[in-house]
Amino acid sequence: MKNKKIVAFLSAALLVTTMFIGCGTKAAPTSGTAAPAASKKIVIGFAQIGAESGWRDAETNSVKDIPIKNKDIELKFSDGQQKQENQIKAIRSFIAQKVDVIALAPVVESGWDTVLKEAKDAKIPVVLMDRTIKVADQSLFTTFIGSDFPLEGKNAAKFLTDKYGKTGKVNIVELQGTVGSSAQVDRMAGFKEGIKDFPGLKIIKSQTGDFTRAKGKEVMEAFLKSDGKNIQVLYAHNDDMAMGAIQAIEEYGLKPGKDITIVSIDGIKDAFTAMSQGKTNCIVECNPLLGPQLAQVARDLAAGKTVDKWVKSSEGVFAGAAEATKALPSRKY
Ligand code: GYE
Repeated sequence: MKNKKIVAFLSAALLVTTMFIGCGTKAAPTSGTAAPAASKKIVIGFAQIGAESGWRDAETNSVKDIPIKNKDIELKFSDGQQKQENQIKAIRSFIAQKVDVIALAPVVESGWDTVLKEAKDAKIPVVLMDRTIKVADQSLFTTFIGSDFPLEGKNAAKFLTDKYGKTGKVNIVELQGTVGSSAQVDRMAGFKEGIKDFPGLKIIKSQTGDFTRAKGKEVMEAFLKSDGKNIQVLYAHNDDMAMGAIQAIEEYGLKPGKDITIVSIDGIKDAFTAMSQGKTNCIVECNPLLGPQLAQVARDLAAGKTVDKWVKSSEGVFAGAAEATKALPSRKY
């Protein structure tokens, strides 16, 4: 009886042990066939200024195209609505989200040191889009992708000095871009420099139109009210303000492009259409289609390559109805 009990106990123990061994064998992984980790996308956070002009919309679309055309890149987009504080908030949120690259189109030149130092401390490279900044430490940004604003101003002036020469007596009104933006500061300075040896060319009024059509129209109305028929030239820091001004000039009863010569910067389709109709005279191109360059820079940075401090756009100058008509079909923005 006692022996029977011992045998039964040993059999049960053996069975349990076997079960455990069996279970253990089944549960253990037999080979290393885990799926490979999905390759990580490069994440760009873009702090855009807003939507003040046709140029800006074209740039936004070009950047939003990046993740559609480049499957290895993801984009986080923020619209700053013209406010630096919104852009600073966006940058801080991109830092918190640990993006790989921060792209910033800075609404104004100054006031970026603190937040860009935070990005630097987080080891996130900052790429400036289309406008430059003033910082004491140039290492706070990695590169600037955009145009040569002083040159654009000079090219606008050159069109006028070629047209009027040294003997002409010409009153110029100027519509400035957003005050404190590098586009405004440098287009103003480049233009001044370009006309300085032509004493007949005088800027009689200069005011901001905030880079918008509505404000360009409003300010041009005020210029016409005070100086009316004494204005020979309008220099606008962007096409949208020139488009608004054209309306103001027509409503005032003058012919834009004839009674008042107009030169502006950007190269949006509307400006080419107006020039093909003789309503404006010269367009200095500024390229907003910066998405492909940003994608390339982001990829280079992710690969540990060094990038140029300035990725320059190449741009032209267009003058007259015939050139506008010829260029119109191929304009992309
Ligand atoms: O010329 C203007 C826009 O920063 C280059 O900003 C850009 C300027 C552009 O709103 O139309």
